[in-house]
Amino acid sequence: MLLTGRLCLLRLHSPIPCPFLPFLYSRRIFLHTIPAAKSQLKPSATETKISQPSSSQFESIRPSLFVPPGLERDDVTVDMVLPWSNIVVGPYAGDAQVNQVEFIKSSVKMKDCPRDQFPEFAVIGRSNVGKSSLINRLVKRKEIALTSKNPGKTQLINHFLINKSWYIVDLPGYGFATASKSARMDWFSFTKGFFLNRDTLVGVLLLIDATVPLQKIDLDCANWLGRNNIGMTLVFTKCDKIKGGKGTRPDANIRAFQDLLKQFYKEPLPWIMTSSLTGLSRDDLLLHMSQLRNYWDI
Ligand SMILES: Nc1nc2c(ncn2[C@@H]2O[C@H](COP(=O)(O)OP(=O)(O)OP(=O)(O)O)[C@@H](O)[C@H]2O)c(=O)[nH]1
Ligand SMILES: [Mg+2]
Repeated sequence: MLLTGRLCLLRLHSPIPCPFLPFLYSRRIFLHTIPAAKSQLKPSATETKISQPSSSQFESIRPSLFVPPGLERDDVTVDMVLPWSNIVVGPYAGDAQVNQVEFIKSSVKMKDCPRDQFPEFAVIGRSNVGKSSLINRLVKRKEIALTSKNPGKTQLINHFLINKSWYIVDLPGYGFATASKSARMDWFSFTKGFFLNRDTLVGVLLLIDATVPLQKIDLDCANWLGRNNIGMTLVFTKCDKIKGGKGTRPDANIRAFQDLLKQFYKEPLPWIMTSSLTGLSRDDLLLHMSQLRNYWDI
């Protein structure tokens, strides 16, 4: 049963060309602008009203939405879409609270990882993208996962047990510029093994720094996961940072990434904008994870 659920879910992400309409960006990003750090981040009731698309506009958004299991795309209404994302909330969403978190262990190799069959989400991305910070924010603990300004802080596979029933896994970052070539190769051989053999993996949160221009290594990673039918959610980090004047803005980066990925996927990948500094999308990301987890658990 578990496996059937998982395979169906993963099939949603199979990499086949598809049309993609990024209209949702217009609604969520261009009308609201990227939020400033420590400001009120969720759109206010007035803003939501202003930005509510007309029914014809919503029809053009519809094809770019991530529709979870248990829902038909035609049945989605605008209020089912999570803010700052293309994610629709479906019937499997629920149980999104984090009541308890426990660091279980650090493992050097996959064979040392916990074997208790709880569903798990792997958090991956380039060094310094904010993986450990996001985990701390999700579980509302300041330093349960160790963070650092210097890339390469997380070196092991760290399992955090949530509510005694599912795991978040903090993995070492890739693309650490000053790491030796052999260390970088090791990262790939190690993680490939983890993703292909870990049968409790519900999905991957692929973190992408929204404040730096598109990185080939992130695209390569997304495509590798897609080719191997591993379900992923694109989590754009550091969306509190506005680069005024020159420099790349988060919205432009997110659009560029989506534009490139859309050629490879039959169905739109779920994406969400976050900030661990301000808590943007914390609850919504947990809700999304709950629907993936609950479906996997059928
Ligand atoms: N402004 C801002 N800074 C962030 C955010 N998330 C993380 N950072 C900062 O980015 C740096 C790296 O964060 P980490 O969470 O350690 O990154 P990581 O991906 O776990 O890094 P490695 O373990 O080295 O792979 C730290 O200085 C964080 O404070 C965010 O949402 N906004
Ligand atoms: Mg880390």
